[in-house]
Amino acid sequence: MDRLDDVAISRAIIEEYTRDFSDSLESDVAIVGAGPAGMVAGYYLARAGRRVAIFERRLSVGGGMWGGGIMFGRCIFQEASRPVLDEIGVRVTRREDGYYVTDSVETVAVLCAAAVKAGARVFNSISTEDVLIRGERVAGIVLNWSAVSSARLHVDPISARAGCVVDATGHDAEIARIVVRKIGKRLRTETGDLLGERPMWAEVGERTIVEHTGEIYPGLWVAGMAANAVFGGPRMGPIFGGMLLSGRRAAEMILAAPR
Ligand code: 48H
Repeated sequence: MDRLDDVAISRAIIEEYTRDFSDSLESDVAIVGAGPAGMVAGYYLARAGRRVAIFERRLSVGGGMWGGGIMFGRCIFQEASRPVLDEIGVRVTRREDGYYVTDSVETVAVLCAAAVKAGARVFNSISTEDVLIRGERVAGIVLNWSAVSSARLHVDPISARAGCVVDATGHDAEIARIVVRKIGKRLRTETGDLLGERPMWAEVGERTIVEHTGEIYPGLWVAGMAANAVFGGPRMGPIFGGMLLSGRRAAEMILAAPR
């Protein structure tokens, strides 16, 4: 029987975690939000050799994917997103009407495993509450334990520097919102402000989510639902192909951008 030392177990957790956390305070890409868009972006960027850190506020990764539609745990995808599912290794069922269906729990688990195996580091229970701006560029993010804000503790955060930041925070587009609040309406939209999400329209929302993916301020990129919130695209309900395609698009654009 192995002898298990309680303190050695504790020390192993602290040492291993703080080493990885400390390493990730300087990355090529910091992604805020481990929903489908953030995890897919992280997968492609890490696979291409970039140092990627994904910071997720909740204990669980997966964002809005777990519940499929109305908590029926199935996610719907269209043909265009099939190659991403196949590459990442999510099992799909093709229906006669042409839609693809996945198990939502399997989809979250496999997306996360793919991102982590590709080399992305995922830190859960950490909220991004501010950005670093140096000159005219987002140069990193400001982090705190999520428990600090939920317990309303007055505890100062820490900083993480990154070559670029991806806002993959979903409907609220939190990082874009922080930038506008801190430095004014200077996003690359018609007004410089967030234009706000429009009512449900799957056909249009799934197209615009990819078109709206991109750099919205120097060093700050937007992917997933946050892209339609920034540029005024509609929501699309429980079809998730656009989130995968937006995450992949963000990665492709970042990889093609000058560093
Ligand atoms: C750390 C944060 C912070 C923060 C938020 O909501 P998500 O799943 O986002 P996407 O864009 O990957 O996917 C959207 C999809 O789930 C969805 O909602 C759809 C398709 N809706 C259509 C419709 O009509 O309703 O994930 C975002 C993640 C979440 O896990 C948040 O907890 C996290 O980001 N997050 N993490 N710091 N400040 N804000």
